[in-house]
Amino acid sequence: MATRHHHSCTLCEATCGITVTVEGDRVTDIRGDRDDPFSRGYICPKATALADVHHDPDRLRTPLVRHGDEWLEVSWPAAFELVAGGLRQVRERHGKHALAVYQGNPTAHNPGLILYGQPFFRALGTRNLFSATSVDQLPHMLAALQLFGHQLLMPVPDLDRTDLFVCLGGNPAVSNGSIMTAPNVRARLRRVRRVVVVDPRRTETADLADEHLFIRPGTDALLLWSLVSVLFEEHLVCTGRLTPHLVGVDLLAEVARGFPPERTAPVTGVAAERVRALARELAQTERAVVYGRVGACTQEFGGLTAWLIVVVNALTGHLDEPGGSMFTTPAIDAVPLATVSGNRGSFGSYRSRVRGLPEFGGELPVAALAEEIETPGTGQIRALITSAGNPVLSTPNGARLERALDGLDFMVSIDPYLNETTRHADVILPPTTHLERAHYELALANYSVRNVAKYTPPVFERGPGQRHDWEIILELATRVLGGGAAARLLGGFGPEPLLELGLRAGPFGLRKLHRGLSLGRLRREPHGIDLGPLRRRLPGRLATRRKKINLAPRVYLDDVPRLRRLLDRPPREDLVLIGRRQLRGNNSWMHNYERLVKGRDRCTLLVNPADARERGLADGDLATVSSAAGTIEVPVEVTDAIMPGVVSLPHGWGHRRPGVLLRVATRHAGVSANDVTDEHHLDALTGTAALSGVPVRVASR
Ligand SMILES: Nc1nc2c(c(=O)[nH]1)N[C@H]1C(S)=C(S)[C@@H](COP(=O)(O)OP(=O)(O)OC[C@H]3O[C@@H](n4cnc5c(=O)[nH]c(N)nc54)[C@H](O)[C@@H]3O)O[C@H]1N2
Ligand SMILES: Nc1nc2c(c(=O)[nH]1)N[C@H]1C(S)=C(S)[C@@H](COP(=O)(O)OP(=O)(O)OC[C@H]3O[C@@H](n4cnc5c(=O)[nH]c(N)nc54)[C@H](O)[C@@H]3O)O[C@H]1N2
Ligand code: SF4
Ligand SMILES: [Mo]
Repeated sequence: MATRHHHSCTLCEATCGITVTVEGDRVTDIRGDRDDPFSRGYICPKATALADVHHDPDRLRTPLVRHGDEWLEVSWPAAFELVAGGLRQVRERHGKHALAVYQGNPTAHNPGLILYGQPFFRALGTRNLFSATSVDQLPHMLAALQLFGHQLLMPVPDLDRTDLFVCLGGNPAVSNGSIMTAPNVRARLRRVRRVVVVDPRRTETADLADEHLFIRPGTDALLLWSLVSVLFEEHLVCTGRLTPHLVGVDLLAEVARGFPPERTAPVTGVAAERVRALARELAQTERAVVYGRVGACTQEFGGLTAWLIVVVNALTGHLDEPGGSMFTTPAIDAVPLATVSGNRGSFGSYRSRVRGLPEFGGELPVAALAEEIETPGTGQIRALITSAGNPVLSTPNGARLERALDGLDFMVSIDPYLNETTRHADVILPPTTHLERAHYELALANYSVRNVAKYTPPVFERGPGQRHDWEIILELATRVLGGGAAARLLGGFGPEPLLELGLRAGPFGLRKLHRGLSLGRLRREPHGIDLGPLRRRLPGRLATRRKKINLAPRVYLDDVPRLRRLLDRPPREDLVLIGRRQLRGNNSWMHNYERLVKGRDRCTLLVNPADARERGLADGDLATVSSAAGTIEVPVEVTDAIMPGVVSLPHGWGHRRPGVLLRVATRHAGVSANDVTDEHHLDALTGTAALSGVPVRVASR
């Protein structure tokens, strides 16, 4: 007999509602939940692959322990014993900083990992915490900390009510939106009166847009300064309601004078007249917003770029205004919860041992991970925990990291796959996956274009031989920190009681509002609840002293001279590499499902026709791509959708490594872009990897 279950797709940030049909122990159908008030039946091709994740014969269901080149299945108690012993031994011999942790992207989609993993890893007391943040949104978080006083206070575009959406370094038509939770973002974008995309590639989003401007990678901060300079020069600055709360506006005016559009255009490639027109348009459109995402962050000036995006929104009167850049009102509000647990955010409170890269939010930039493992001395990393991450494919110079991993004394991976990273572990602890656990959108509801709340129970109850991520963490904490400490830190009852507390303490928890939002209420409304459009939240939501926003913090002003030098940098002879995401993929880990990888090879290098001609390359040819970090070979796709001087390669491929158990993915292996990205190519301010704008040489093979 078939049963139907309402759930959420937890693969990307869009959080689409799904309806899953199950017969016996098989998923027979997954479709969009038309009664989900937020996603209204929309799904992308990845949602149906949740069935493949669930049934994948390659997915691990029992802990694995390495014996030389062999893997043995062992019981959970035996695996835990080994892991606790391995971690404790390294800590006793070499001190707490000898333990390192890398947390990957699926953490954000997994309430159990957020609520249990974060506190446990922090309680280990090591400085060597790493995560995907430093190859992703770190610059946005730093801007939130500097300007609004809390690293989680990132504003989101009020997409459904804006009339002008300027998109810098994001491709929501494919990524389905990021730090902008918006199911069916394509339909939402189509309803916006005017969309302008600024991107070195004419992307799928650009195809939906009214205007596309090519920009040289890594030069967005120059463009943004020029917008600011025009705003001041033409007296277009209008800070509106927030004026009494803003500090530093005069300083901005002064610095901006050094960046008129005529001066930056030759470097950015965006014509001065277009910049002037865009500044006027932003100032004169009542509901407008500038939005930036990964391409704006993971580049040489990511820190300045993320800051200046907020500055432009503030100076044009679009911060905290409908249709502009707004703050959410999430049912479980992460901001006070993180503040209570002492995690408002921090920057530069210590530095990495080898290269002196700055700490952010209690973590170090992952670009430093390999050298911290390889370099002897006090504080050298000897043991590593990876949790929901695949840094060998997702961090710069993954090939070097891969070699470094073999030098560890001990490594454990909490991951459902034996993949490019986990194959280096001594023990792999496989958690349940997406359909086997309950879900509440703890992280991403904080960045949603409407306020929504939804709780879904698991589609499948986990088997007796399986463990949820949070159960794995709880057991590790008990064995490594001791039972008392683990119980105080984590409690032993799983995410639900914590969700209930969060809902009750949250802005809708009071009985008079939405009849008192509780877990019980959410259980009775399995499609989710709409809590309305974004509302003005400032100054109340500010976590800064005296509720002021300093628009010109010193950390950023001190980085401006570095940007100024970019104006005089001689033009490169090399090409520069940027990345791209693909609809039927999810970073490194969804290439093992036939329905997502079938068809032509997608791991190709996009080359502009002029650059191809110069190098004697034709469509379909194999090219070598070399950088300071390494060399790869990849088929070429010649297209004028990429600007001259730039080439594009998707990341997350490169599965043909010995010993991985990904039978489908290894047949569609591709190459890893991060075998040529460079761990020394960074945003010097924040330590965020500059995965975009990497100088490369491309030649016909
Ligand atoms: N060149 C280049 N590199 C990039 C990027 C780029 O644009 N270009 N983008 C960067 C960005 S934005 C990100 S976020 C990172 C992502 O980097 P990572 O987070 O390191 O990589 P993912 O590919 O997301 O790997 C997810 C891992 O988690 C496992 N997993 C999946 N679900 C679960 C779960 O529920 N529990 C547990 N325990 N494990 C699970 C998968 O098997 C996989 O091993 O990559 C970054 N790297
Ligand atoms: N289908 C799919 N969806 C995903 C993911 C996935 O792997 N697949 N990953 C998820 C994750 S972890 C994240 S973080 C989000 C990311 O979400 P997005 O940021 O929307 O995704 P990207 O496609 O990486 O978009 C980055 C864009 O920046 C451009 N770019 C590169 N360098 C520069 C530059 O210097 N300046 C400017 N202006 N543009 C530049 C690139 O050409 C690209 O179009 O997507 C999420 N959603
Ligand atoms: S856009 Fe696709 S992958 Fe993202 S939540 Fe929706 S269905 Fe899942
Ligand atoms: Mo990401």
